Amino acid sequence: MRKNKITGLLLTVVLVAALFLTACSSGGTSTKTGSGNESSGKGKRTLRISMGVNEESPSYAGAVKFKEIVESKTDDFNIEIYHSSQLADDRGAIEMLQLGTLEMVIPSTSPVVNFIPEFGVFDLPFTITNEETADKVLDGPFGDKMLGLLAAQDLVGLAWWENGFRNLTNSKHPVETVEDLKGLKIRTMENEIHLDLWKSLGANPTPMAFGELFVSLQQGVIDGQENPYASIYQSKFYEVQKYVSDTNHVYTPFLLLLSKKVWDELTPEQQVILKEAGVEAGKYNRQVNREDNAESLEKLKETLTFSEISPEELERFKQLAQPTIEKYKDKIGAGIVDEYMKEIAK
Ligand code: TK8
Repeated sequence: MRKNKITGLLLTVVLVAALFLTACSSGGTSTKTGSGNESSGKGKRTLRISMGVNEESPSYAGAVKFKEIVESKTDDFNIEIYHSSQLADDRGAIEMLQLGTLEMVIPSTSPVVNFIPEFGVFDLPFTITNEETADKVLDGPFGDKMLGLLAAQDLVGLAWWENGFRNLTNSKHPVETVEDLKGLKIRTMENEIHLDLWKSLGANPTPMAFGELFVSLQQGVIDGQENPYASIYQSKFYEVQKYVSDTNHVYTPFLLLLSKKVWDELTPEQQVILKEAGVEAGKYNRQVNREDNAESLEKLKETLTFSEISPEELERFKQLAQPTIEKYKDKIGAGIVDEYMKEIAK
């Protein structure tokens, strides 16, 4: 009788201990810095990376690189990559990061403006016009300052990656002049600066998450969209579009974001590993993106009619876009807009 009781008690203790250990490993709150237990995966924290673009994208290639770098330096993380908005679209994913229900996302800066108005600098049309300027602005003190603003929204900006220079496609007719845009139903990102830009150019813009874009183009709900060539090609928009124009109206950075809730639970060593890997993978991402963009334009020309916007016509685009810049200066913050413009002019 007594012996049975003791055995029972012992069993309970063992069970509770086992449950406790299981909870520790699946809860992923361990601060272990790498030795032991790796093979069984115990104590590893899973970092899921969400992205809207697909496996063909430079973002996916960058995320694979990030995973490789991190996993070569520590056994503390298990990195999982989710493409094609499988987990969420940019905006929804950002909200999940704030809540701590998702660890990482690679969003365009444009939806971030809904959380931090200052990020609108990057949506000001015709400001960053070449890759050298993009690198200069993002990799210098201005870029660091912008990353610093994310903490107030429970986000940690690990690094700048690249979406790129956006160009217009549509299914109706070649777009070579401002007049060609009249009434064209164009999907924009969920960003009011973009909406206003296309309105001021005479188009009929409508905001939509990237994940809904292909079907909307296919069904003719909208006539056109704008994205970098690599993204247009890799997302197979050429199957549902007929014309492409080199509008190059704006440069969109991608951000590598981490939930601040997660970040705050990491050791300083782990934080350094993630930060450095993010920056390193970002360099790779930009390189792949630039190669893909050049190649993608050539491939797009095989199925789409390509139109160049003449320098004179581009001036008209810019003039019509100017009021949008003026309009948003105060909303974004006049100080930060000036800083951004100065950085570009340097
Ligand atoms: C991907 C988006 C996308 C962006 C857009 O999640 O929405 O058009 O250019 O690539 O960030």
